[in-house]
Amino acid sequence: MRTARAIARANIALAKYWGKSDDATNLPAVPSVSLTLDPLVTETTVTFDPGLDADAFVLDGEPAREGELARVRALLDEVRAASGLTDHARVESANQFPTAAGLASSASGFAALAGAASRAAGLDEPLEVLSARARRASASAARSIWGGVVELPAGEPGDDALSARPLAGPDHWDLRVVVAVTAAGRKPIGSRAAMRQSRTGSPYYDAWVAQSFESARAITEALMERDFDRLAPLVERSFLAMHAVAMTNEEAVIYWQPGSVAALHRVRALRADGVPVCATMDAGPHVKAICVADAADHVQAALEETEGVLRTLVARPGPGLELA
Ligand code: 2P0
Repeated sequence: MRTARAIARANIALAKYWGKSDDATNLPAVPSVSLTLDPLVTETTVTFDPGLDADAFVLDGEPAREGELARVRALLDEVRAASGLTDHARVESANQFPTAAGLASSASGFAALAGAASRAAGLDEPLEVLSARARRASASAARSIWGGVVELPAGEPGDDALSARPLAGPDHWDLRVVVAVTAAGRKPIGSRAAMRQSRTGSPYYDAWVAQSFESARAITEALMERDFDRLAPLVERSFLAMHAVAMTNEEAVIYWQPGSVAALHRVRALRADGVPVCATMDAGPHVKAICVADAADHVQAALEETEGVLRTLVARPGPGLELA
């Protein structure tokens, strides 16, 4: 038996990924820029075992659903092809944060899986290779391979090796992300299906893609210069544009709940009062308020008392993939 363990963290995109240039190879149509977040950790152990007659995937102590297992199997198949190993594997993954926290566990999960599977198979692959493999499983996972500020460029069909790249370490800027949880339960539609509907159904999809390059460039520049006043409206515009294309496809994917809108207005009111804070949202109802560290207590208290906010948690920039 060959076994290895890896730890990876969730990330929050400031410049959003939404839409693919190729479904089969999971290539993003737009560049995205993220912060890798502590303490939102997933720990994954992979064991290649000649005694198994099929791959098995246990997530938080429960056998995973077939759709999740299929994505895990596809990644394991890549690792078997790269290593020459033919054994099936047992994958055990645990999120050390509530999956209902509003921060996708697929990014940390597939990043940790990419690391653990490679190491368990005896491969010694560079992080770029692990990032590209994580990206083929779930594009946002490519970014969780690195800590701090990370960019995943857009890809064109054929860019099979497209990977994310680190722009600055976790210590670059002492930011905080205050997550305002605004609804319980599963979201109505997953991001993969919703972004496909956006591409085929929203009249604004091409405009979204066209503006994304300048948006990601400006967000990167503001991050590198630690210029919060410049960053804040750019971050809000990126997620609002993403949600605009989601809302305007034929199915009208509306992730927002009353608490989301209340939290967004609260964040903007705080900023109008001089607090360095801005908001972003992913494919779900929760609002993530990004602020400088000094403002985190104030922002958290304000969101805690906002109607429709069920609870909050605070995250900070963290490191990338850790192999054990
Ligand atoms: C992001 N999201 O940049 C964006 C913002 C959701 C909203 O990346 O289809 O799970 O597996 O490549 O990575 C969520 O999409 O999608 C995501 P797939 P993924 O964080």
